[in-house]
Amino acid sequence: MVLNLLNPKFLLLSFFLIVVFAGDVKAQDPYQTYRQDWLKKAEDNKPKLIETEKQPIGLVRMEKDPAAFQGWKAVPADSVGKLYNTSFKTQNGVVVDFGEHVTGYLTFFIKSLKGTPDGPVRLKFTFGEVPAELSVPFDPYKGTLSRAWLQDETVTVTEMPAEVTIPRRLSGRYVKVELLGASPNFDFHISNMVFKANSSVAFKPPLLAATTPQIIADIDRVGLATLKECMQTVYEDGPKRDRRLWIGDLYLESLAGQFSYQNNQLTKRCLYLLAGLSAEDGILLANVFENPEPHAQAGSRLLDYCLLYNVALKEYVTATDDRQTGLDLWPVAKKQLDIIRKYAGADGMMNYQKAGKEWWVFFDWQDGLDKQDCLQGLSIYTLNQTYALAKLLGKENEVDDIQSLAKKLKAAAYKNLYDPKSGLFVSGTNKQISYGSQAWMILSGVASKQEAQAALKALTTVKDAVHPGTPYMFHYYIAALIESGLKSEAKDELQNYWGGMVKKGADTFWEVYDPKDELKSPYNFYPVNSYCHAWSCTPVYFIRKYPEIFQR
Ligand code: RAM
Repeated sequence: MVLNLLNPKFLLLSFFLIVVFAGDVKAQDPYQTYRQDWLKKAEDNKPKLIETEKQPIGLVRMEKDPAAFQGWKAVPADSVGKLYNTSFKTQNGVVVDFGEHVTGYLTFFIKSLKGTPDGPVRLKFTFGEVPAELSVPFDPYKGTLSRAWLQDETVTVTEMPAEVTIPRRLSGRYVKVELLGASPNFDFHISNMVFKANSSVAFKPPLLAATTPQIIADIDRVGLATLKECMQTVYEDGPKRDRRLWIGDLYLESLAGQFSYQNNQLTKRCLYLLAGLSAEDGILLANVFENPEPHAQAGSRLLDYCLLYNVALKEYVTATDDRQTGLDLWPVAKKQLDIIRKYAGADGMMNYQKAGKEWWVFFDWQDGLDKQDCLQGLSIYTLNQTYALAKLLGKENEVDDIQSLAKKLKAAAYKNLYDPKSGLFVSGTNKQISYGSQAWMILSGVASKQEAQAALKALTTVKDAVHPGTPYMFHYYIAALIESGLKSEAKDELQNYWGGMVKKGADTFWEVYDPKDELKSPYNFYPVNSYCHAWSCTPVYFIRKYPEIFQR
């Protein structure tokens, strides 16, 4: 049979199919009618950046020292006046120290000292959060993230005198300036370096109790600096890198913020932004950018972060009583539960292998971490937290299956993952013992208080236990210690881990910190790690939420 494409019956059928199909595609977006409103609310709650001018405090010299963090330390070398008042040709490679971590724009002044400028001057500025960034060669670059994250900028000045502002927003404490090219016929100097530093923090957090041990006060100070630097017009994960909003970072930043800068409005903005930019199947995307237009990183599907969104929303509604936001975003929280439903087996065990194939299941950057327990625990935790959110919003009837699902997952976890002999939770086919597993089994309530205490105490004696690779995972470990009532252990561990960074000279806390491997990098090149990283600021939350543990 020859199909007559112009046959009116055929045309009508095609038209009908197109309408139905198009309608169907649109109907797949469950938030179609809300997205614009969510994005508008995100925009309405965008904070204004506050600009502060920072001047350098001196010049330093980077010295090799095997005892220093990553083998490099900054040694005071001279006053800034030395740079400002002498020929730059004699200062090649000078390092300027701003005395603290700053995020913003660098301006300097350049002027002839002798002779007529008869050709351009080319300078290279390298910014560093830690001394090694200014000392280790970047090339040939072996990292797995863009080489361009590294903050070396070339500036060519064609006329002088001139005031020059480097257009890229930069982040760090130290600035190295090198001379790449100049005419032999004139001399010049650089002066008036100013960093226009930005943050959206406007609030001075309350002082800690006078009884607070010095090391805890120092940890709090560095944690506050970390959070302040990451609080731009969203909660950035790191102002040097990745400079964007990630759900997991947002969750921890919002907790720390609640107890310090009281920045609930920024939390609100971020929650709306993530909702407005979620995928068309209603599932959240793990990270979003603000510019040039708000957009998500396409395809960034990170399972644990979708679930943590619900927890962050519940925490926000609890802290603020802002039920309206809770109700607006409730459909998003409800939708994320489908992820758990999809992987929960009839036996109550999450199919972590299948989930791992279909998603980025993260939890930590530690190599070799088996994520079965973490996923099982976070799923239970999320179900319970989402139910608590439903209760706050009067929506329990919309999720009436989740309490029993949580119970089922919990019972199965206890049956399959708890080893009564050792008193520890084991994960995966190799029965791995890790900090992450114990933490999530405890936070989810799978372990009783007694079992939790025993597991956490036994854990420190297990030789090959998988340790946290980042302050992010360490957060959940501290939370588990507190949850199980091991208060002095929580204090000791926080003091040792974050205090370790303070003792190694941290101005802000690092994205990755393994006390036994300072060069650890998930990106195959440690200078590209972020050394002011949002998820590391949470001692601020612990110290201020539990003064009875940490402030005495
Ligand atoms: C890295 C960043 C970010 C984190 C993700 C999972 O790219 O460190 O903070 O949330 O990983």
